[in-house]
Amino acid sequence: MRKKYFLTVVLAIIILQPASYIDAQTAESWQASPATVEKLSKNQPQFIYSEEKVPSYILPEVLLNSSGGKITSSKEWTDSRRNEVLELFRENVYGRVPETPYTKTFTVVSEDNKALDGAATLRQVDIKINSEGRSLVIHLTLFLPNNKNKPVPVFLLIDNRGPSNIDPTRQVKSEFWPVEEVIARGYGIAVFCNADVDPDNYDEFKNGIHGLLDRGTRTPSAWGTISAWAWGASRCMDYFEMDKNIDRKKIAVVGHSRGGKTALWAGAEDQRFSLVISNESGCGGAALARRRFGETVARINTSFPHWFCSNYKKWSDNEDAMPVDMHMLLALTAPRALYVDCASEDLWGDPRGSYLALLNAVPVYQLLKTNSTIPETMPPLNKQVIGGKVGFHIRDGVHNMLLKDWTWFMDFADSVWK
Ligand code: GTR
Repeated sequence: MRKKYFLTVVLAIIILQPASYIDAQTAESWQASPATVEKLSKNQPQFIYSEEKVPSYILPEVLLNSSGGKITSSKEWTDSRRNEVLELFRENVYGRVPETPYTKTFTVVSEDNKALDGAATLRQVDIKINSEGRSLVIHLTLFLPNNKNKPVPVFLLIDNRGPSNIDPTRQVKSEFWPVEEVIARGYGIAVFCNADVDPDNYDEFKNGIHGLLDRGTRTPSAWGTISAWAWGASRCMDYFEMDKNIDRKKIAVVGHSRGGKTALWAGAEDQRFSLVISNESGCGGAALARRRFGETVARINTSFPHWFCSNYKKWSDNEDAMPVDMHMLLALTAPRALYVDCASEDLWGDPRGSYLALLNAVPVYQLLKTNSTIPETMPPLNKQVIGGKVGFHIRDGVHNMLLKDWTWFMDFADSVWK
């Protein structure tokens, strides 16, 4: 009897030891590698790459309304404060969509129910937008898993990299849009090219959907290109709502970098998206602007003058005066699911500032009784955090969207959609 007890204890020690060792290793919160910080600071001394250089700042209160009153109930958030915050982002950051009337048609231009060796159905849909005799087409490509006897959830990627990464024939495969793996997990996956909606260059808003729907002189809060792309994601959502094979209550909008900024804004403007995924969206996306870490408002306004509304230029080198910061953008997704991720070497996109924005959006999730919470400190590298309706990871490596990231997105979707 005593011998058996002794053996059990010894066995328990052997089993427990490696586990606690692993815990001690992984418990370390992520820190930027000093070598990366040094290299980037040397290459671009005009930008902030180390925590010591981050200025002190005060974030605007997401749960105080414009007259200074505290928001204490989910009703007050949903009925008034949410709209105030949304309007602040329209007016100061992304711009407003014009009310110009238009019509739209959906045409299934091809269908292959034996795609991926029979594992999926490939459907290609032209979404045609018409206004006053002129038109524009958004080409939507959609794969749905076969052998499902009920409508399936879908991940919609806002593609900002062009056709080479999103080949519908699957001759060329890319981790950026991992169709085979998403289908294997039982989800649908769709994509449209942002350039179909609005080409990614500054031409004073003559081309793309701006050229089609803008009337008269543009105002300082007229929609920029990110807002146009987000609008395009909503037109894909319009199609999903009509496709009987799709579960319209479970649509995720996903984007990388400029596409990640767009995904966040699409989720803010269109509450039909039940999951919003921002991959390394950085400045003008998930990263807190007031930290001025890596890419700044001034820099993004110079390099990409067409992305935001022209009022956004007021906040170049003037972040503290901006009536919002990006935790408020993230809060606009609440109570729906929100996932933010970063890459360890992508300091230009400020991983810590993105985590802090998420952390500061959590009070809204809590007010809305979603039982969501995340730790105050960042998780270790390559370790996913899921706290109810919010999730986060920081992956090792450079600015990109990889299968590793998608695997965590799907794990999060499994958790929030089950
Ligand atoms: C970077 C830019 C970022 C980001 C990215 C991308 O150069 O500074 O804001 O959007 O490009 O879209 O790849």
